[in-house]
Amino acid sequence: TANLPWWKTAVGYHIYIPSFSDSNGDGIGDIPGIISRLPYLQSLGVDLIWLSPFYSSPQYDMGYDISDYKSVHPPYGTVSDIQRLIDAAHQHGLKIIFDLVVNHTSHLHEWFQASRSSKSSPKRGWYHWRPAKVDEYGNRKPPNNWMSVFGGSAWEWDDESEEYYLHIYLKEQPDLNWENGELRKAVFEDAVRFWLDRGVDGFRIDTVCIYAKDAGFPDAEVSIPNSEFQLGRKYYADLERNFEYLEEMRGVFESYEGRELVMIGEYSGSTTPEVARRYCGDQGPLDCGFHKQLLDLERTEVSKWVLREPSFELNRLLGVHSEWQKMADREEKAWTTVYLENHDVARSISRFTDDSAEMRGASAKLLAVLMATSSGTLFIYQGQEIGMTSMPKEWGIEEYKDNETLKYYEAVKEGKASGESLEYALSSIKKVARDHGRTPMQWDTSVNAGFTTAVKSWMRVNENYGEVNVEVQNGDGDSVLEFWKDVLKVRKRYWEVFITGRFELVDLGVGKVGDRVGVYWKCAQEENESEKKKALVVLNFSKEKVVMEEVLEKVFGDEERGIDDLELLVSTYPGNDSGTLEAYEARVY
Ligand code: TEU
Ligand code: CA
Repeated sequence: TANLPWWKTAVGYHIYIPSFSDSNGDGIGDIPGIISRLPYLQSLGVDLIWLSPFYSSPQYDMGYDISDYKSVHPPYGTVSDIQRLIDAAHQHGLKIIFDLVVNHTSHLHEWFQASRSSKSSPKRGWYHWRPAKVDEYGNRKPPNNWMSVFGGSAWEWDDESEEYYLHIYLKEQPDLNWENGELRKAVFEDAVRFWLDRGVDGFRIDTVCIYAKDAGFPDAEVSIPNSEFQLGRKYYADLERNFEYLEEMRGVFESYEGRELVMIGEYSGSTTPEVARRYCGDQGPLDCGFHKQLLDLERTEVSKWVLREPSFELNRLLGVHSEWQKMADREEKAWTTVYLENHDVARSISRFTDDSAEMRGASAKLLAVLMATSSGTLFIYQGQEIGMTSMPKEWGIEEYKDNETLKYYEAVKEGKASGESLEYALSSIKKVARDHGRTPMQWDTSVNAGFTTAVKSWMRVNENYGEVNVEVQNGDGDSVLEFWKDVLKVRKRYWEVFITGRFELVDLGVGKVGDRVGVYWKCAQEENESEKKKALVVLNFSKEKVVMEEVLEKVFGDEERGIDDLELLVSTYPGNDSGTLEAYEARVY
């Protein structure tokens, strides 16, 4: 991996602070808790930590609503705890990046407080303020019909200064006006330099595509029938001006000579691979990004809660995945990330496979193979390495804490959503709520899975922690955890194939095998054709057994090649090289 930048081959690990490790028994994860787990991350084979927001925040959106970039949310720790974490990570040979949330601040940030204080405030222009419109009956109306990501209008009326302000997310998250040069300077100073000066290795950059807005704030075209509010993304995602803002930000990073900092953006739901190439191609302002298209797999245009039928299809998963894998083709001179989970999504085992007690282990390993053999910078989300699942279906709405979920539930109850029944809403919440990815990390078999010594953890611990935990799995050769350790080693050993190789999906057609088995080649992209190494990956996304011959026939056509001609590198059923794929088995040849 000699000539590659460190962040291309790094194994990333995403830590969601409130649910990772609680050191002082208040039921909430914290920074000292993370420091105590660094040896664990090292033993897993992690090289890079992405830390969720730890800044001061009233927590309307779990810290994605920041009231001061230069201080720390007290339950998590202090600035000196963060400094200790940076230094300890480095001592363990780990890089660490923070979450940069600068599309919006909290409504309690002093910038917004000043901005809202009066129309003539020097900081008025730091946010987006617009006068009200008036409807045909003389009633006050928002400046346009844009819908907030979390439902309802994207505008909130401010009684005191008598104008509306824009909030693409919650009303407690007003959008910053990036067109204002003073604001940009303040962001770079407080949110970026303050932490780069303390040694952080870069940032995961939140909602990086939506800083620039069409200042005309035109109404969005109607795409959701019978809805007062519409998707305005066309007017605020991936605008030309956004690339210019990011160039300026890149300049700030580049002023830190010799540091090899990384900028990993979070794309918007509408960012296509084509647009992503502009962000992270060799001329682009970012190094790579997280696309959202696998997170959005179940949803329809109407909303994240109105789901497709069926909600999961293997062909769509692999279709989307292979399209983004092309970003790593050498001629693209671009790059991507590989991930299936984060704090905004339900657990992948529960979404794509079978999370029952008998199948979840095999399922977790299958998905580990998909990730470990895919090109790009890989990110494991905490708990994924032990096969954590979504919340049990029996749990009621009182176990859900995310404001996005609760706002939706309330809206349906009040008949304000897009016509779903409360029953439908609940079933949808049980599938796709962000809460599923936020239950506490399962460390051992003690009360609350060793996450906290408090009687009450801030979120309820999943009941399967007796088996799904780090302590029980550590050292057990059959466990999901040990499998991850092994498969990450394989990934690094054959990095030209798995980390930077070309991804070639094999079309198995629709029908019995094609609907439940995924097959692809990974090919090294050496200059010299004859040196090319390649691997064949076979994934059984079903409980049914699969006859390998049927699969290989489709892969090789008339070439009459069988498993005897292939060399087994990995199987999720140790050593299985038989003619039959077991339930949820994955193999790499
Ligand atoms: O997410 C951006 C975003 O638009 C979505 O991920 C959205 O929150 C999700 O699809 C709704 O289900 C980032 C953060 O990852 C997320 O946690 C924050 O809520 C959001 O920005 C606002 O800062
Ligand atoms: Ca704590």
